Amino acid sequence: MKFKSFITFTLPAFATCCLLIFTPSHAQEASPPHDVHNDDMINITAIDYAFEAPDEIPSGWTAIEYTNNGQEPHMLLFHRLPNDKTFEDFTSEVYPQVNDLWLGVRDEGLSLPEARQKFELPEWFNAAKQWRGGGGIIAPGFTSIITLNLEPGTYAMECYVKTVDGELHAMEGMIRELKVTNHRSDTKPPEANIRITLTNNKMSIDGDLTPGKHTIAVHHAEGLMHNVNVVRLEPESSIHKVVDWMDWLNISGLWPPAPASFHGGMHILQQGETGYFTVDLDPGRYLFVSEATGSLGVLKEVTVK
Ligand SMILES: [Cu+2]
Repeated sequence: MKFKSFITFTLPAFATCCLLIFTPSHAQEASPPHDVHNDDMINITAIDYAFEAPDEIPSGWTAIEYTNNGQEPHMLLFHRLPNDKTFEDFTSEVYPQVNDLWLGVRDEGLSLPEARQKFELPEWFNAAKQWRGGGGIIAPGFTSIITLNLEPGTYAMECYVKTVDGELHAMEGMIRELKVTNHRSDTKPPEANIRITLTNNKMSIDGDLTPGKHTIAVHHAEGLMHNVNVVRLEPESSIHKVVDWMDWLNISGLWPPAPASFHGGMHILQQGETGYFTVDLDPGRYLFVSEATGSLGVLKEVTVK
């Protein structure tokens, strides 16, 4: 299914990240551990270019097995839409503006300041608390378990990585409606052994990143639009190039080839919220980096010994 008339957009997240301040929501405490491999596990699979996913899921804490079965890196971002808006409103009123902005950069040579100045989203979208987490960028063949606390409502999920031809994946079909019902899941948040705290100029990581599997809690503690992506660095990898590549408004941003391998993460949460993801680390050098705010210092280089 293609939505040729619109575009994706988290981008707006980046374009407006310095302007938006979220209202803090109540902090969420981690509850007793649980086996995430249970009957309540939701499966969302990314392919080139679509999400294979249920049409509706229960509300409350939800564990999602997020797998990339495609040939290109993908991400998974959840937007919760205002109660009086539909998925069609999102694809007809928000996406076209995002795509136009990107095409302005790609085809008309707009500079970043020009693009951002030109970029306007509908008032209703800017006013909503729309970003509700999801999975970071993940390479083909990788899986991560994402655990989020989702309130009932209509959601859009999307990926705005670009194709080799420079089209946003969402425009090629990676945008999909998801209903979160009033029925509450019995799932509890997992017990994390690593905790990441995101503030406007820093990423703090508490815990021992040893080789093997980890469950990582990500807490969004301060205003801007932070997320976490786990990037495996090779000896020749440049941190500067990785951070640059993650800015979708850069002409080469999120446009393959990627400068390093992405192993998942946690997409943009609301301030005050916590989400969880799993990652399996081999010995080596990694960069934990926020897409829109990595350039402000929200990143951390880690060596797994
Ligand atoms: Cu994608």
